[in-house]
Amino acid sequence: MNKLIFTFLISTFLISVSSCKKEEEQEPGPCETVICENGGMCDEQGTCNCPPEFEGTNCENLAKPKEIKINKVIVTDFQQTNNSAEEWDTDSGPDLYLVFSKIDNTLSIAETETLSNCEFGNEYEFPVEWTMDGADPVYYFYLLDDDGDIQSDSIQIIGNADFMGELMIQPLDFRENKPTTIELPPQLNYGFGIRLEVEWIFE
Ligand SMILES: [Ca+2]
Ligand SMILES: [Ca+2]
Repeated sequence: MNKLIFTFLISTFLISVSSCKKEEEQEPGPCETVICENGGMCDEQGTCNCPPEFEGTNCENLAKPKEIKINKVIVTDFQQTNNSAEEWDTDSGPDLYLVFSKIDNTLSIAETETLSNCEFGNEYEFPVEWTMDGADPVYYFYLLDDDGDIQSDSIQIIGNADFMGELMIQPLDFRENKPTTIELPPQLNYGFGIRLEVEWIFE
């Protein structure tokens, strides 16, 4: 009888020792060794949930925006004459409008209203509702002088308009700082400059 009790006590002791030992060896929490960068939060699976602007295992990479909305384009600079040193219009300033395009000038995706008889040296504002898709690497802007039905001056490239230059933008170049104003100076000798007012949309 005593032997039985003794065995019982011993095994109880061993069980409690082994369960105590088990407690000490318990795995650390799933987030103990996980570092989420850039404001990411570790969840109970040990996975980083990243803010929409970041991606990657530890939120270490910049994410592509869903889209970049352009609300306004300001023409900050344009050429006074064409490459042959001729005025855009013979008797008045150029009648400016912008074309916004995803690929080369074969596809126009949007254009602005025309501002008549613009003066060299001034800035001109065009309110727009244009969107650049975060998945598309390149967009183009073209500046034109609307000649209506008049086809007497300069080179006619798009309809009845003088082609005043082009600008390219790679929107993802700006994704680190996500500026709400993007300045694009003239990229060619024969070109124009613009300032964009934009919104970055991530979700
Ligand atoms: Ca003209
Ligand atoms: Ca004019």
